[in-house]
Amino acid sequence: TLFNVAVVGATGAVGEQILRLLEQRNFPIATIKLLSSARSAGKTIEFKGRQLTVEEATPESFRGVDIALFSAGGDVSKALIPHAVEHGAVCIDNTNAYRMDPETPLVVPEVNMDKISGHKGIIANPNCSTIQMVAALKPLYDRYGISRIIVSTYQAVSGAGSRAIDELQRQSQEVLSGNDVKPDMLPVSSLPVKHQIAFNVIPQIDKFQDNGFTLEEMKMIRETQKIMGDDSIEVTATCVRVPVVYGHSESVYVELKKDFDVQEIKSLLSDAPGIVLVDDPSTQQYPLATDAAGKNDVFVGRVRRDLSNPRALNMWIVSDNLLKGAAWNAVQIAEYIAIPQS
Ligand code: 11C
Repeated sequence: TLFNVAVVGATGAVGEQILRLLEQRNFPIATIKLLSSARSAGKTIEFKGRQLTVEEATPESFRGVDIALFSAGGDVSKALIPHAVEHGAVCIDNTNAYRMDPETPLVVPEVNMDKISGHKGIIANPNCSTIQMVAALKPLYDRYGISRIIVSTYQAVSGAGSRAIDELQRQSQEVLSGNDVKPDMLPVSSLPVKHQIAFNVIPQIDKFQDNGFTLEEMKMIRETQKIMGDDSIEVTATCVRVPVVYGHSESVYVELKKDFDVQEIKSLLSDAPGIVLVDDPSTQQYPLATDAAGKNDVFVGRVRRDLSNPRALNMWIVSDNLLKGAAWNAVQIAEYIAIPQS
């Protein structure tokens, strides 16, 4: 069977990767529609050797569409997904709009693929920093149970979109040439105060909530519990932006419910789908954002028993935030819908 596919946000950092993966995976496409805001409509994008024109996304764009992949921001998803569902499209949403909706499955295929079949027209793709963490922790959860997670992230600027990549490059040049740095969009483009990201570290991703955590931190907490299907897992997170272009890194402390052997943990991780263990202190091998960039896998290293709690582990988890953290996870879900037995 071939599918009529729509990609909403086709000109964005994630949309671009979705198109590349659909090409690379030879996704069974009958027709493909590239959609965007009015601002980007009219641009052309090459897909499988053909130049396609990007059209403005409207409620009527979804007539006849079977699978729609959304990554144009939460407001666009909220406005258009109900129409797409009405027209019979299955929507895979990369934004925060429907993630915590009890009717909507929140899916990382390596963790809870079985939830896809229960969808009512929408399947939510989790936040990038959550996806790579739960993918790496799932094999440990299944074998030992998890009581608590403490995570600190080191997140790439591409998580905030292509404008943030430009901002890091521009600011880096400004600093190196001794000019004044004029921060323009980070940490949050819609807030009045901006901070320098070049040669700096910003402990804020997304807006602050009333409890003192940022929205990014709250996403990691809530989404982890929903994806794992276990609200008893205690999670705390500190999310930080670093001057890296592609690839989020995470320092994770995880308390397990049973005694474990570190070698057994390493072999569980090596055998897990989508996980690559890179862990050899004797040769200084550990995951690096620069190595993870452009790859679909989640890389894990620095695996070691905690010294203060023998039932806890420390580890370092790195993945390309635009791929497993967004486009690849969404395309994996789309493949499952297209070829459910896979
Ligand atoms: C970042 N994690 O790195 C964010 C980007 O909810 O899908 C993804 C936001 C989301 O800025």
